[in-house]
Parts: sequence; C-alpha cells; structure tokens
Amino acid sequence: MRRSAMFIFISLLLCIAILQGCTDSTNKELVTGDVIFEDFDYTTLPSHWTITNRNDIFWSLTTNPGFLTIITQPADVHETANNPVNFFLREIPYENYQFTARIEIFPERDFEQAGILIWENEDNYIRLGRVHAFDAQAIEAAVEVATAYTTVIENIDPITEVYLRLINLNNQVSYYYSADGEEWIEVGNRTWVNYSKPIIGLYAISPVSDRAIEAKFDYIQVEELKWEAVE
Ligand SMILES: [Ca+2]
Repeated sequence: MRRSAMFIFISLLLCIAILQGCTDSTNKELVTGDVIFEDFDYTTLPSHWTITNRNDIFWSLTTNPGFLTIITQPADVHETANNPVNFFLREIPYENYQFTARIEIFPERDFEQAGILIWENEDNYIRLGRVHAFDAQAIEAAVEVATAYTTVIENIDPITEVYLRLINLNNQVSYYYSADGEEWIEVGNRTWVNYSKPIIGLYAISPVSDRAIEAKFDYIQVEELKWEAVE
C-alpha cells in the first residue's frame, strides 16, 4: 500500500467511531448528511420494508404501540441453515452510513436473540445481535461470507434495553453497542464488505430453544456519512 493510501486508511480507522473533526490527507472532513429515522409509531408497515418468509402471526405494530414487535421463531440464516422468518429488510440511499437501533429483549436460553443486519442475501450478511450464548448474556458481532460464518461473542451484564450500531464507511463495517445510547463500546472485528445494494435489516430468532419470546424494536436511525472539503 502506498504511503498516502496507508495514511487515508489509518485516518479512516481513527475517526470511524468519532464522527466529528475527522479529516483525511486530501483535507476532507467526515460529516453527517441526511438522516432516516423510523420510530414505528404507525400501525401499517410502510412499503419500503420487505419481510422474508413472512408470517404475520409473529410480528406486530400494535401489540406494543410505538414498537415493531417480533416474536422469535425457530429461524436462522447461520451458514446453510437458511430459514429467515420475519427478517425486516429495507434499502437505504446511502453509500456510507451509521445505522443505529434501540431494542428491548431479554433472551434466557442459548441463541435466543434480536439484532440488526447489513444484508446481501442469506449467505452474505453482517449481523450484530443481543444474544444469550453459551449460558451467558452477550453481544454477538458476526459476518457470513458465502455460507462461512465468523463471530465474536462478548459477554455483557444482563440488560433488557440495548442500542446496537453498525457503521459502514468505505465498505468497512464496524460494530458497536451501548446500554444507554451515549457510551458506545466497539465489539468484534472490523469487516470488509462489497454488497450490490445498501440494505439494512432487523431480526429476532430462537433457533435452538424454539421459544416464542418478544423482541421490541423501538426505532431505527440511519445517518448518511460523507466526506466534505474543509474550508
Ligand atoms: Ca446462511
């Protein structure tokens, strides 16, 4: 890698979590552009959402008003076990972005989980979940590439409310979570992706316990990130 390219790369790494005051070697600054905010404060799902393997018995916009509620089912997209029941997907108009969601779930058996996605298809995706894994409460940062699943699981305190965030900047994705929406902790390994369209998603599953438990999605926010010339 040429020195200037390396400098830009290192600059990106340094400022990916701190979205103000970042400049690169061409004197550009990373700023927030347009914002998509959806708080699920409606009773009819907008048409920009698609639902995979849709089963209307197990999701609702009215059970908990102001939330998208998904009832976990024995579903998953782990490696070749593809059965994504009620994964909510939507395309976004941004190349670089920060995707945040506030979720309430308390998983109590292994692999019960809810989380957020960056999606190409069932075998190529980024997944960040609030999960019960190996007898512990955890956050899981995962990526699947052509059915090969790679994961980092970090144990956390037994919280019900969680904020999850994925940042996609120049095709490098980083994973964060927060208990309060203010203090963010990076998890997992930053991952390179090159998907055909920017598609984000929400999911809640119970692939081993098969239990039906409630995952409440309070809102999503997607902030466009862009480089702007410094005056
Ligand atoms: Ca898969």
